Amino acid sequence: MTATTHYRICPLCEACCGLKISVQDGVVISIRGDEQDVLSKGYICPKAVALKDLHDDPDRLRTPLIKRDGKHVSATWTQAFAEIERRLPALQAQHGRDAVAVAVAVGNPTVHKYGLLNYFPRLARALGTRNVFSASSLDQVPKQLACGLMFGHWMTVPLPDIERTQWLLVIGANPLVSNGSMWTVPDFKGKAKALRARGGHLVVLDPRYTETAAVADAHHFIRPGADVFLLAAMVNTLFAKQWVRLGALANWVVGLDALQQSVVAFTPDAVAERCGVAADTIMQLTHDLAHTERAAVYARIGTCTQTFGTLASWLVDVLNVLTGHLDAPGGVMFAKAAAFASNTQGTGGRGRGVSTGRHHARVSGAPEVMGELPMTCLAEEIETGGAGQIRALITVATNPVLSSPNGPRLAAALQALDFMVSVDIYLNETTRHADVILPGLSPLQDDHFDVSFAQLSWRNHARYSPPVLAPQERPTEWQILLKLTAIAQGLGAQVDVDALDDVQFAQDMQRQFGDRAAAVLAATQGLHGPQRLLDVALRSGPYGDAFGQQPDGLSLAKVMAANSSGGLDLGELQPRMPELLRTPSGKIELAPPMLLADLPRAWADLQHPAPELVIIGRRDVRSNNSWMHNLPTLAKGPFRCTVLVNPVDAARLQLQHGSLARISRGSNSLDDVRVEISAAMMPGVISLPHGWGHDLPGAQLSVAALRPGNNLNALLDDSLRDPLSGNAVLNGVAVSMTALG
Ligand SMILES: Nc1nc2c(c(=O)[nH]1)N[C@H]1C(S)=C(S)[C@@H](COP(=O)(O)OP(=O)(O)OC[C@H]3O[C@@H](n4cnc5c(=O)[nH]c(N)nc54)[C@H](O)[C@@H]3O)O[C@H]1N2
Ligand SMILES: Nc1nc2c(c(=O)[nH]1)N[C@H]1C(S)=C(S)[C@@H](COP(=O)(O)OP(=O)(O)OC[C@H]3O[C@@H](n4cnc5c(=O)[nH]c(N)nc54)[C@H](O)[C@@H]3O)O[C@H]1N2
Ligand code: SF4
Ligand SMILES: [Mo]
Repeated sequence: MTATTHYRICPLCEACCGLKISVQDGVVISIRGDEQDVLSKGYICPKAVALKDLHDDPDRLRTPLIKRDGKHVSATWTQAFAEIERRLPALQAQHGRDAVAVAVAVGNPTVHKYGLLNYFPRLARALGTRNVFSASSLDQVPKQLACGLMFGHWMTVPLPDIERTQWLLVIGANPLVSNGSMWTVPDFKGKAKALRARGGHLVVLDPRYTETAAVADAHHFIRPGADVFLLAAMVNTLFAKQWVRLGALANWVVGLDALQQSVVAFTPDAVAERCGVAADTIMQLTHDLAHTERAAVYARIGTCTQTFGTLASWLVDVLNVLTGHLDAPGGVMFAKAAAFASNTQGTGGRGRGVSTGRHHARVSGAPEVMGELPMTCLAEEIETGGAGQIRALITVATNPVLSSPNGPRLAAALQALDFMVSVDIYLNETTRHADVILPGLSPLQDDHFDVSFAQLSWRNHARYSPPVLAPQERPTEWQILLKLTAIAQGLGAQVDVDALDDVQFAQDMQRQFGDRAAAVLAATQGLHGPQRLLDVALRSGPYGDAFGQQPDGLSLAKVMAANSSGGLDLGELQPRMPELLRTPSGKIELAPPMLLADLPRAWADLQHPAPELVIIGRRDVRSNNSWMHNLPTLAKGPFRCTVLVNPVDAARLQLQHGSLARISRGSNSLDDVRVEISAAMMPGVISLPHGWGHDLPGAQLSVAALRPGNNLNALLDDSLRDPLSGNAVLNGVAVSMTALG
């Protein structure tokens, strides 16, 4: 048979690159970048090619597994759902209507799968549980909380206008390797090169001289966790030097005076030593930001996964606002997504804003944020007896035993559960604890639309991918979640999920469209599942055809038709003030009380010296969090789970390049960590990647197990959080290190 060409968005990271995939006789023969793709223009990274390995991986689960006498055995779908029906409702009944006894935890791949993203909330609602945990609290909640408080919605996140900016400051992010986060920006390297070629400047602040720093005009080390001090000093400097220039935003901000007061003490001189950044450098950075016509500040994981994550994230966008760069071409701007974006719905210019703490974690008292509790609370909520104890857990695409601090404690807690179900494609460090594992399809057998990343993209677009390979005769992930929902609702495992979906869809449309619901149902006939939700979202979205009222507008059919021609380009980012705002004041809130109230904690912390040695993470282009180490194309090559140590620290600690060391924190320690001496590290800072440690019994990851590496999160502390967002502290944690043998 001749080869066929298929166009598919890569689901592996936030860059969402367009792929061109050749298939012959049902076998993938090549995966390349799609030059026509309106967003990524042909760019890809090595992980995309590994989609073939993922599809072919013999360890990837194709049938459900049920644990019998401590061992996982293959089961049919009927057996798997029957087992769940036998055990889950009984637990719900035993522990009362409150149903907190059943918790759900959801991980990173969910955000790349619109079936999971659209149907997971139904499951959580059906369970009625407040115990919802996700990888967001190991990641970006601080940024979402800061943006929510300032602009009124969790997904209203400013994005550098990379093609028009002349000066970009990148703090605690390494887009050259990560390919961008909370900023969908494929080929950052090419865009950075173009920025410099037109005379612009790229500046990086990072405790490591990163791959991104290597393509920048300037790099400054900064002590981990000290970003809040440096950013506050930059804000202070803008006021002190009278460099504040609101530009077009002048009528759309509130809280300027309170903001100015709040940072008075944070002068460059007061913070320089603790940041490891000279006061002159802080002044110069502030000057350049304020005096460059088109300039932007962008910060990510390094500034989020620390105890002052929300404050740091807030101050980043305060800087963008005060220098007139927010919502301005060449500064930071906002996407306008074609579907599912809350900041395109309702009446523009005013809203309810965001709030936190509607309920609290039972043991630690940590507040709910975005309806979730911190992942770092999960173990103690399982371990601690009494009313409200978690007895059962459903995980969806998450591997917290490796990805969340104090993984070994969590593993022990999972083992003690009465019942655990995992919707996951591997038997890995986390799912080995599950009583039932339900595997979804390979990404190549599933269709795709980016719900979240279109809201975070450097350019507006609408792209949809049909399945590349014929789906198998087994449930898709949205059907799996809907079946679990039905079981949780007491409808039984026999329920026809497609019929249930029709009923729920009709109810949703009635709520959303009232009188017009019947017309919407008629217009979407023949569609079902997430596809049908997507059609509604596109047609009722800001570019939509309004079900025929705007004949030139978008529908799923139109977006589908553009699949083989690179998708639909919806143009460069446009100013959106004030229509975008959803704050109660209808303004940009520069001084949210919750944030001002947290600044004294930062000031108090500034009075303490930095620890002698701290650890940070690191990402590698051939790795993706914890779950792609089993793919041969990515696993080959040099061993990547090494600890980077500055030569000065290595000499002091008597560490040799290539030798083994122990890294300790309290009673936790990692043994036999391979040392790599590197001048790229700031003195006093070591770096070890996360997501490794594939030597745990009961997992089925034959390639990963050959070079398991060490689990950074076995060292980290699950009691360390940003108190506002509940985000875990994953960087800048104090450790000690000794040479072994
Ligand atoms: N120390 C430290 N820890 C970190 C970080 C750090 O920088 N340092 N980073 C954090 C960040 S940013 C994140 S997002 C989290 C990620 O944390 P998690 O989301 O918990 O972890 P992942 O490693 O992404 O694991 C993904 C899981 O989904 C499964 N999976 C993969 N594809 C699919 C699919 O298509 N369907 C289903 N159902 N399952 C699938 C995999 O088998 C795996 O079990 O890790 C965090 N942990
Ligand atoms: N290849 C690859 N790509 C990925 C992933 C992956 O695992 N591998 N994971 C994906 C996920 S889930 C996410 S969330 C994104 C993350 O995307 P990025 O935010 O770009 O993530 P990192 O590469 O971890 O970059 C964080 C940087 O912060 C620095 N840093 C650490 N602590 C501090 C600090 O206290 N202050 C400052 N200023 N810097 C600090 C680190 O040295 C590092 O260079 O990447 C995504 N893309
Ligand atoms: S950068 Fe991300 S989206 Fe693009 S090909 Fe690589 S893994 Fe896929
Ligand atoms: Mo992440």
